[in-house]
Amino acid sequence: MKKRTTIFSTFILLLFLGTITAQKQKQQPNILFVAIDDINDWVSPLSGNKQAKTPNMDKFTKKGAMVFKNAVCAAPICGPSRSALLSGFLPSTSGVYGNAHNMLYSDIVKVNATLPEYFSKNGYHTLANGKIFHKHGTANGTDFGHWAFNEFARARRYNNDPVNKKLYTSSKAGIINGKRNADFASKESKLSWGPTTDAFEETVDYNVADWAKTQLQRDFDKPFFMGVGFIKPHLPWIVPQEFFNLYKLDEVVPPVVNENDLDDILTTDGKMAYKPTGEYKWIKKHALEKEATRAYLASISYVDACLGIVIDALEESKYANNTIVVVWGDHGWHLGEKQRYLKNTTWLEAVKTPLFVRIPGMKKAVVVDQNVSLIDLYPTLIELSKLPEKKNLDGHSFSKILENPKADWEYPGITITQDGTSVLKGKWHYMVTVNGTEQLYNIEEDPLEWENLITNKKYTQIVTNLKKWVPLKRKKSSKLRFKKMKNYVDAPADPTIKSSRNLDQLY
Ligand SMILES: [Ca+2]
Ligand SMILES: [Ca+2]
Repeated sequence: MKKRTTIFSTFILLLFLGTITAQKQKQQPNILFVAIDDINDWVSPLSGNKQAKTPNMDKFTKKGAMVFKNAVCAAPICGPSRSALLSGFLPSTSGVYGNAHNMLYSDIVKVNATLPEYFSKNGYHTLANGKIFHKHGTANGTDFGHWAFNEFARARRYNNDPVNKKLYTSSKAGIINGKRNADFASKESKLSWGPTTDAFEETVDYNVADWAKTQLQRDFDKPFFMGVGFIKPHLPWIVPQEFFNLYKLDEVVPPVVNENDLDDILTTDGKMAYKPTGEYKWIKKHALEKEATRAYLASISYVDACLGIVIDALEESKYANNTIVVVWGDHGWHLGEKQRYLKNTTWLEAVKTPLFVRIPGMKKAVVVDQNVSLIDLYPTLIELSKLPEKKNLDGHSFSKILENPKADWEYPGITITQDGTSVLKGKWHYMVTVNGTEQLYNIEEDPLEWENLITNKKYTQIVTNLKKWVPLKRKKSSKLRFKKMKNYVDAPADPTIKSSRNLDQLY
């Protein structure tokens, strides 16, 4: 009798535990995690450029999302930005400062679960397509970050357009309107753009979006974490003609450039710390400011159309009301400001990045000022999904801001480059390089950051306070380059292979 009672009790207990697990899963939201490559604030919810046409971002945010207008990236270039967000560790902690640094070789990343792995480890089904992690060459093939997901798919690149095929096989190729430009090929510039003859449906990001649409029609027996990684508006700015047609070339207004802007940014021995770049000089020489601006705007409208496919698919799916949506750009971009194009600077153009978060139940666009960082996404998403807290992360959960847009937020947005740090806090933007070149801007009064206030004694205390946030120690990156780690084996050549990291052994 006693034995029967025990068996019965055990049965009831298991039934009870099963119900709890099922209920927990039911309450746990799905995560739709959308990455956009090299997009600055030229999107309508952020009004960084009034010309930008991003109707899908507009529609998405207006239907319900928090718009972080002062969000920053942890690093202003693809690999380090994504490595920081996905590992939860700033470059100064992991040593990942450049695109050549693979975080898999970082001591701290070796023993800690990345964001998707943490979800996988804690009961989620994780899947992704496109660029979520930065890709790296390894001794065993390309590391796409596929090891971090339960399922990983990779959309095809352009395959019909001979111009694009050629372009992709030559780095630094210069193509304008599909034709090679003689000046362009002279290593003066990394920029290239033009319409593709591929149909929209044949382009990579469309295929990534279409994959997501298909996945959102599936059944999942666990909550899901779905990564959708778009590669535009990353160079080359080659998108279908219809997106160029959205902008009339003669009406396009390029950003205002102050030709004396760099004069007041001096090294500790009084020399000019920065000079106009080759890209800037090349664009100026050929008067291509409008062309470049239009091509970047066209690429943004293209990626916005791809995003629209994913959001529409979500809203038509059974996951519409139990999915958290995060749309993030990995860092910003210069289009002439500070006499340069490209990224990887500590000025606002590069450190600020779009970040929109929708929590089920949100009904309108709420614009917030707090300086959250992409590094904060890991702890935030864990908290929102009721996963166990992970105590050693560099970021801070901003879930309280999602509940109350006016919530206090004591942290600045910190962005770290190979040779410097940017600290953005409210109206103040402080920057310092490892060699001691400093800048301070009041971005409320001077949003273009033209007047460097660093030598003005009036702001000494402000600088002292901001300086406290600059990491004192910077982890060295010497062992993170692939060339020095030829025998390290952790990235199989077959991208369909499942995780090669043992989740049970990762914190
Ligand atoms: Ca990028
Ligand atoms: Ca200046």
